[in-house]
Amino acid sequence: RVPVLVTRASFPDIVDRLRADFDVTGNPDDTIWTQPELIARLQGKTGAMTTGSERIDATLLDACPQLKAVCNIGVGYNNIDVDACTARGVIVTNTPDVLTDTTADFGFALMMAAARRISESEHYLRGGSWTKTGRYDMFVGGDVHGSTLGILGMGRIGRAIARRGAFGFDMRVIYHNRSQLAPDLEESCGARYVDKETLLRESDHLIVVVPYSASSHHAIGATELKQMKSSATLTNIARGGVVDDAALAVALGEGSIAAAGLDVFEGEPQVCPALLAQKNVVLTPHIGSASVATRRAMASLCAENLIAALGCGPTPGQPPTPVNPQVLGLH
Ligand code: 8YV
Repeated sequence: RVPVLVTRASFPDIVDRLRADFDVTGNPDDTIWTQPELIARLQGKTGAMTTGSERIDATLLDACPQLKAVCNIGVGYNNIDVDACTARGVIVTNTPDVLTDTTADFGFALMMAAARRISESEHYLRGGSWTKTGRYDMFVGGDVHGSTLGILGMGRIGRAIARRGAFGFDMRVIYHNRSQLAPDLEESCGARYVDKETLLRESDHLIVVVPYSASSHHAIGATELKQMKSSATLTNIARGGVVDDAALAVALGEGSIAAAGLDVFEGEPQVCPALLAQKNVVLTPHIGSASVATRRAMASLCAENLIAALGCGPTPGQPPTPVNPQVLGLH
């Protein structure tokens, strides 16, 4: 039987579905493996079901020459060197679409929490300060409804956030992206294309949803933060590294923006200590897609990809959501 590795704990029934076709090695304790541990466990395996936290690079691929498929639970796959996989004939798949609305909901929630100072005020209440120092005008924040929502990156999740802002909260929605959307798509999400400077200057609430790549590294850094309104919020649900976390901590401390909401971090699960020291930032541990239904749909789609990529199931050789379809048919 074909040996596969499931790198993190997953839904038991979905792992059982894999067991019908494969010899599955799992990680029931959900241990975060070091890179050498990951490589040791992948050696001899034909397929892998990964999450965003494993690094699949050329060194690993060379140490695991039997590997034919890397199926990632997640729409982003910057943890995987896709070119190195393609060069070795390794199929890479991801899980688009099934997480779009859940992640957009979360981005919106984080933005609202930052704007309305929800975390900060909860800490105050839990710390017992309300009874001692409560004032009528404490924790006044910025309005969300009727304000200008800026979106950097206008893929599926960006468009879902835009719809929430334009049609649910009466927001003026502007966006910047590598390319402008077709007019009908712009209209369907109520958003208008602007250059990056305008986006930074005019947004009351800026949400970053651009995939991580060398060209999006520190797309929001010290210079960009200075261009934003001092009343603005910044929310990052994309990837750590798209925002310069150290520069953001400085901007939050100096009040050059009002607040931030972050679900992803450079070097996560480590978080920049200067950020942890700021009160006006809502911090969550990369849970944007974490609703039960969506995490199940992601794991299920990932399993379908792995089954098909390794020549089993109803569509052998045709995984539903390949990242490098040029590799299909090579095995
Ligand atoms: C996942 C994500 O939780 O889809 C993505 O790109 O960042 C998250 O939805 C992450 O990939 C871990 O599987």
